[in-house]
Amino acid sequence: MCPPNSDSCGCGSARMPRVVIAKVGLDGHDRGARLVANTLRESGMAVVYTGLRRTIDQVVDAVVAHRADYVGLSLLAGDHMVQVPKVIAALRQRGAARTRVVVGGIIAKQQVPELMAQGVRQVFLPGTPLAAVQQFIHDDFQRHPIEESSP
Ligand code: B12
Repeated sequence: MCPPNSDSCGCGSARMPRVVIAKVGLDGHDRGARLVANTLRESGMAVVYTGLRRTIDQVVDAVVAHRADYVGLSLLAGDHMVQVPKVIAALRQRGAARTRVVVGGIIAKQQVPELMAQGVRQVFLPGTPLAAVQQFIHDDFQRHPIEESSP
């Protein structure tokens, strides 16, 4: 586990991941997104939270501006099978395919394989301990680092 506020935690990663946590569409549930954002920030990651009701373009703008390694989508309105592929396509279109997509919220277990097949790195269902989210991103970034020069 990384100590808070370190550029590198000494676990082998060259740097800490940069993360955008985003809410797209009309979904007004923001507790999970805020908790995840705070947890990742407290672990030392550089985290931007977009706020509620963002368009996909606004989310991708934040990803590009922040040079995010991960974008975390919080989806509790039942529109995840529509929004997630649109975000992935928009990232590719804007040259941000390096950014890994993780998703959390009210998602049926049966839909997880389809989301993963579309390119989602991990799906987190309700009840996931916040520490498990932090651990996943930390471990994934350590095992598969993203070079600063990647497109
Ligand atoms: C609190 C709540 C509300 C609050 C929201 C307050 C707020 N500011 O967030 C209020 C009262 C406003 C509300 C309103 C509505 N709600 Co509501 N709400 C809930 C409730 C009870 C809890 C959600 C919550 O906060 N959970 C706590 C957080 C911490 O958990 P979480 O968000 O799931 O996050 C965890 C994981 O999912 C994951 N995660 C989530 N996001 C992310 C993001 C990333 C990047 C990662 C890695 C992980 C991750 O990690 C978190 C930690 O485990 C749920 C029922 C439920 N049991 O989930 C219904 C629920 C989400 N609501 C529902 C509905 C229908 C509504 C309304 C449409 C009701 C209405 N007719 O008005 C409105 C819609 C409002 C809107 N504009 O969107 C439905 C959604 C159904 C669906 N998607 O199919 C639910 C599931 C209730 C139900 N069983 O029907 N709601």
